[in-house]
Amino acid sequence: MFEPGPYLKQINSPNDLRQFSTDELVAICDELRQYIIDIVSVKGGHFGASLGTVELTVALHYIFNTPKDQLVWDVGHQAYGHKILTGRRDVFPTNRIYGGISGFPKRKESDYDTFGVGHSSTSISAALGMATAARLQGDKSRKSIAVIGDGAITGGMAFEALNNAGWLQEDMLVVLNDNCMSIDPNVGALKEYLTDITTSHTYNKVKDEVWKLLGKISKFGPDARTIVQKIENGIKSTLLQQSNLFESLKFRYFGPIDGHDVNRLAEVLSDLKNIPGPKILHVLTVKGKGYKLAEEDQTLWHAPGVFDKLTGQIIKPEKKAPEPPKYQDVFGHTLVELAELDKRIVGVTPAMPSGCSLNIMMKAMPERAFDVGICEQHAVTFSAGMATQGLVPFCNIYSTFMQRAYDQVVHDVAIQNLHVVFCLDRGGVAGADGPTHHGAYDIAYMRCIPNMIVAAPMNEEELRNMMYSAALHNSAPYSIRYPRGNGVMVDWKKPFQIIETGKGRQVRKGKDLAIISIGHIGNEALIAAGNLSKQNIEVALFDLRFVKPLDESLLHIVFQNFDKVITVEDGCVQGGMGSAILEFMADNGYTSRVIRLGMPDKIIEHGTQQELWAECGYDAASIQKAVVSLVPVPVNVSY
Ligand SMILES: Cc1ncc(C[n+]2csc(CCOP(=O)(O)OP(=O)(O)O)c2C)c(N)n1
Repeated sequence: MFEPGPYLKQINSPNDLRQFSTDELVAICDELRQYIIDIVSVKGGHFGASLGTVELTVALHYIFNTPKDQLVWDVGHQAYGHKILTGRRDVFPTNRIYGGISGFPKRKESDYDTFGVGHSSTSISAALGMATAARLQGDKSRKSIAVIGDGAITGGMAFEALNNAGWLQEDMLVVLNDNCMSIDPNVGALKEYLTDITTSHTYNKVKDEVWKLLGKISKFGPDARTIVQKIENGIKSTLLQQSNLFESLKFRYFGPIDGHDVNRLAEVLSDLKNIPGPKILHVLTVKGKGYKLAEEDQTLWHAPGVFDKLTGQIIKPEKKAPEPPKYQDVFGHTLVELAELDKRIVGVTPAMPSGCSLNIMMKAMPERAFDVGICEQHAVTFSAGMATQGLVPFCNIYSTFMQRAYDQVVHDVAIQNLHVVFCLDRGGVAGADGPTHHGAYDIAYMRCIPNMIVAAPMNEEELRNMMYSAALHNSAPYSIRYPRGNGVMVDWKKPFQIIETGKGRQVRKGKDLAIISIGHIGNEALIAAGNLSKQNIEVALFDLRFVKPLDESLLHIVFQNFDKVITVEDGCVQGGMGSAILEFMADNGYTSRVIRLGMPDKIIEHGTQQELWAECGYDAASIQKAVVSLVPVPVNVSY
C-alpha cells in the first residue's frame, strides 16, 4: 500500500545510504519526505517536525558512523525519517499503533535508537554522558551527537547540560534545529537571541570567514587544531562587539546554516567531525517543510491526525450526535469564566497552550495567561511566587510532564501550603504517545504530599465545579486531574456549584458488590454496572472524587455494607486510590475482599485508550469480568 521511492527501497540501513554519492542525496530526501507524508496522512502521528528534519537526518546518517556513533534525538517526535532509514521502513505504517513501533526512539526497538525519549530537553545530558563514557573507555572514534530543537533547548535540563559540557570539554556535537517553533510559536528571550544571531550582520560577516577556513580543515588533517584556533580567534574578535551565549559556555559555535541544503549539511558535519571538544551547529529549518499547509499553520500540523494528502483536508471521524467538549477545552473556557469573576486568577502553561487549551485565556486576557516555555519546574515555582502575593494561579501541566516538577510541587508549594491550583491534563493512559506520555503516577505521587488536595472529576461538568471550588478554596494546593478526550455534554449556563473538599458521592445503588472509582474511568464502571444489572447482578458505584482527603464517612458506609469491593482507577495501581483504600481498611479493621484495578506495575506501551484500558484490565468488559469473579452470575441467566 505504501510504496517507497526507488532509492528508499534500497536503503535498509544507514550503511546502504552511505553507498550513494552526494549527488543523489537530494533525491533521497525527496523520497523520504514523500514516504513520511504518504504514511502519516493515513496513519496519523507527528508530522511537521519530521518533515523539517529530513535533510538533517539524511546528512547525519550519511556522515556519521551510526549506530556506533551515538545519535540522540531530543523529544523524538522529529525522528520518523531516522526510523525509516534505520531498518524500519516497512514497519513504519505500524507507527504508534497498538503492537506496532513506537512514535519515539526507543532503545529496545533498535540499536540506532541510542536513548529513549518523549519528554524534552534530555538529549544534551544523554549525549554528554555517552561522550564521557567513550573517553573513559578509550574509544576516541565514537562520536556523540545531540539533536535538539529551539523549543526543547529552552528547558532547564538543556541549560544544565550545556553548562556541564562546556566545563568537561568532552568531544560532542549539539545540533540546534531552529525552526522558531515549539508546538505553538516558541517563546522566551532565548528565541529572540537565536533570531539575533541569525540575522546579525557582524556574525554573518565572520561566518563567511569561518566557513572558508572550515572548508580547509579536512585537507589539513593534523593541522586542524590550528585552523580551529584561527576560527575561534576570528569569532572572538567579533565577540568584543557581540557575545555569543554558546561560546560563553565554552562551546564552539558554528552556523547558522540552511538545514534544508543536504549537501551543505553533509559537508559541514563532515568538517565538524574532526574538531575536538563541545561544538554546537545552529541549523535553520522550516517545520512542515515540503508540505505547504504544514508550513503555513505549523501548530495545527504538529500532529494533525489523518488527512487527505492531496487536498490537505483533515479527516475527522464521522459523528452522528454532537460531540461533548474535550476536557481540555472545558478547562480553557472555564478558566476564562472564573478569571472574569475573580481578578486574582492567572493561568500558566509550560509550552502547551494549544495542548491544554490555555490558549483560550491567552487570547481572552493575554496579560493574565502565561506560556513560560518548556520548563515545568519553573512553571510551578513561578506559580508559587505569584501565590505568595495573593494571586491564584491555575498551573496546567500534563500529568506526565509534572513528573519533572515534583520537587517544586513539594518544596515550593506544599511545604509553604500555597494556594496553587494544579490542573493535570492527560491523566491516565495517554494513548498513541505511549509510555513516556501516560499519566500513570500522579494520583500516587500527589497523594503522599501533605497539604495537597487530590481531586479528579468524573465528567466535564464536575471539572467545572471542581475548578470553581478550587479557586475558592483559598488555602492549600489543590490538584485536579482529568484525561485526554471527552465525556458528556456541558450545560454552560448552569451556575457553578461548590464541590465540598473530600466528599465523594454514590452514583448507582446496588446490593451485590461495591465499585469505588476515581475520575473519568468511573464511566467504564457505570457501563459495566448497567450490563451486569441485565444479568441480575446489582453493583453499587461510588465516585470518590477526592483521593485526598479521603471521604472516610463514605468509606465506612461502603465497608459496613459490602464484603466485596472493586476499586477502579486510570493510574498506577501501586500507591494509587486502591492503595489508599487498603490503608483505610487496615486502619479501621475492615476485611472485605478487595480487587484493585489500575495500571499494573509494568511499562504500558502505546495504543488507543480503549485498547490500553482493556490491556490493563479496567475497561467496562474487564470490570464486568472482575465483578463476576467475585459475584457469580445467578443461575438461569447466561453471561
Ligand atoms: C518535558 C516536556 N514538556 C512538554 C513536552 C511537549 N512537547 C513535545 S514537542 C514540544 C515542542 C518541541 O519544540 P522543538 O524542540 O522546537 O521541536 P519542533 O517540534 O519545533 O521540531 C513540546 C512542548 C514534552 N515532550 N516534554
